[in-house]
Amino acid sequence: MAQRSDCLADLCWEAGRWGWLLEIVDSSMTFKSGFIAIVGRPNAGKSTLVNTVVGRKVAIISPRPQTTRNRIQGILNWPDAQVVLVDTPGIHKPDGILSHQMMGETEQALEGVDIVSLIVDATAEFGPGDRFSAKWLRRFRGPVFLLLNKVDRVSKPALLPLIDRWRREFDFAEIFPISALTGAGCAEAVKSWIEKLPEAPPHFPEDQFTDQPERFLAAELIREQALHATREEVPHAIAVFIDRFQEDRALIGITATIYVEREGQKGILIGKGGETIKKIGTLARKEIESILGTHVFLELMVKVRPNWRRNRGIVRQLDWRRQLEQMGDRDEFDGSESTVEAEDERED
Ligand SMILES: Nc1nc2c(ncn2[C@@H]2O[C@H](COP(=O)(O)OP(=O)(O)OP(=O)(O)O)[C@@H](O)[C@H]2O)c(=O)[nH]1
Ligand SMILES: [Mg+2]
Repeated sequence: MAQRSDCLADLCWEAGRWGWLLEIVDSSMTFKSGFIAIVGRPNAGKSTLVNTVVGRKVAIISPRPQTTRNRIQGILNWPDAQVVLVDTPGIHKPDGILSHQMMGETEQALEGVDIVSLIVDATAEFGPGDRFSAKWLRRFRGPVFLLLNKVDRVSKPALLPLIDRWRREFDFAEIFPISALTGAGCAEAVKSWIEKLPEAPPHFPEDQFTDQPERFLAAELIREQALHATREEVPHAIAVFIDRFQEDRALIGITATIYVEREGQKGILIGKGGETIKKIGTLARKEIESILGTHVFLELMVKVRPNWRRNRGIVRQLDWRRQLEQMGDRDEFDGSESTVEAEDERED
């Protein structure tokens, strides 16, 4: 997706929010570009880091684990470098169709990248999941960075034993304490990435900040608001599909369906007198408008698809690359049939 010149994020950029990079990139060097996979346990702060470094919202964030379900690229464009960050679903032991697909996405993210960065939550004790991550990382042959995240909530002395613990587990090329939330330490990590990237021309046009098409970013932004509005098992049961995404000169018309697995979950999403779904719609519309820099007319529906997470056909549809392939020659979905309904006929 290319940036729109009048969006809010541009104003932040121009205001020098990311001015720190100016100081760290040596203007005499030749152009460098490459891919950095951001991997780590669920909830470690991968998506937050990608958004902070790119300086725009590319990936959705929530306090609940397993928010990210697909690989998403966020692109940092700089006069002498282009850094492509690959956000991934959290590293976990898969136990179902959806979680297998998510781990598959994370595994694919290691293919063809120049550097892998493992981001860990420094407020959490080192545990079996971390040992699993370290072992899992050994499949990657290039440099691996360790980013100890959330240091805004950890005292410096507490970091040293954690660094030692990780060093015993894996031979990291570099280690940085960072706060993806505040940006602390991120400049140093970015500088070190750029130093290790190959000299190469940019992989994307310089006005592009993500590989994710607008319609799928919109679906994610709707899901983010639905996650924020619900608790316990409901967030995990939510999937959002765009039925219609119609661009006019001054307006984008979007019709989307939020799928859940049970009638009770549908009731929670709709809320008393439709209050909750109305709030989700308003907040998502405002967010999409600010990111895409255009007015949006958003229409939401909520439908029940019992146990969709165990339905291979529907789970596959969560992969926006696959959806794009299936759109094939059609310029636009016509909106008469949702992607989920279409794929359901091919259910395994
Ligand atoms: N205090 C603090 N919180 C953070 C930091 N980075 C991320 N968080 C919070 O951690 C939670 C998870 O962040 P995400 O960026 O969604 O984590 P993730 O690793 O992408 O999670 P999954 O997509 O579920 O694997 C959110 O509530 C963030 O606000 C940080 O540096 N400091
Ligand atoms: Mg994430």
